[in-house]
Amino acid sequence: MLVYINGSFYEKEAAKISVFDHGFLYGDGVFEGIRAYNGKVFLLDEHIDRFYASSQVIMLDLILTKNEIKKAVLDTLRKNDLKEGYIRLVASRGDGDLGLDPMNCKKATIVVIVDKLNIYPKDFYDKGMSTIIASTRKNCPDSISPRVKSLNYLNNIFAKIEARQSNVKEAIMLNKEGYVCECTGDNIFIVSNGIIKTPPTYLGALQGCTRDFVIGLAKKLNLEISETPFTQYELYTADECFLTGTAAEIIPVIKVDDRVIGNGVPGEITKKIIDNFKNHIDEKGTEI
Ligand code: PXG
Repeated sequence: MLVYINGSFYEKEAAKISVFDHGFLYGDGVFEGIRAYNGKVFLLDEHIDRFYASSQVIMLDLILTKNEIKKAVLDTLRKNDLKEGYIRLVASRGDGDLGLDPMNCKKATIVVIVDKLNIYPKDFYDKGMSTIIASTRKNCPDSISPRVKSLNYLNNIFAKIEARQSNVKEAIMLNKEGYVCECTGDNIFIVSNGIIKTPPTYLGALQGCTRDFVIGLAKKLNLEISETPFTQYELYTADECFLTGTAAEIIPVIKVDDRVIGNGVPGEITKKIIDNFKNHIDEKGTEI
């Protein structure tokens, strides 16, 4: 496996960055998780746009243009002869001294790793999965906005630990005011009285590429969908619930905190979206 670091390729064992990199010292950096299907990278422009937006917010100069980053991603897939899989694009502040000041870091470190995908068990897709609401709340958007896909994932990692402690794979997170935001690595949707709802990103959720794709897909299918705040109560009493993410795609949720959602099986609208998702992936693919 070859890893891209700042324009060169290294074998996995030799792919190393400095301990003085502020990505390591402070979690100072941003990343993207992207996916390739059947020789095409899904939603590549959308991921690169978000990568740039995250960098803009943390004032990280990526040095490379969007097209150059795109080429780095595609070149890494080509070098590894991969037609399917997961792509991790990372930019950190780069080497500096032990102080916090990012201005002492001369140049960003850009890394592209490609690998096989780590997905949920197939049973979850067929029968639905159980989740919990974590007690860890989302970061406050006016400190670090959860819209920034930063290398600081401790907030989500705490919630992931809670999920593991409850023997489930994913946890739902609320913001400080108690509104449902998203999960540790997936966005959330509910269906109530035939209307699909997902939280607006300003509440404290990543603007997921899969989320936006699903919103577009629902509109194409003439389903009613809106970005609307909702609470734990509306989640517990929803008719259907599903999660979206690059790795997960679309996964039905049938239980939250031991409350059965709807009929306890993947809902009709959820199934309609899942059935149509695969058919539309190819339209948003960039040839490797
Ligand atoms: N919310 C958060 C907090 C995420 O990290 C998503 C939603 C879904 O967004 P996309 O663009 O993928 O539809 C993510 C992204 C993992 C893993 O190993 C998952 C993500 C990121 C990093 C690791 O499960 N999901």
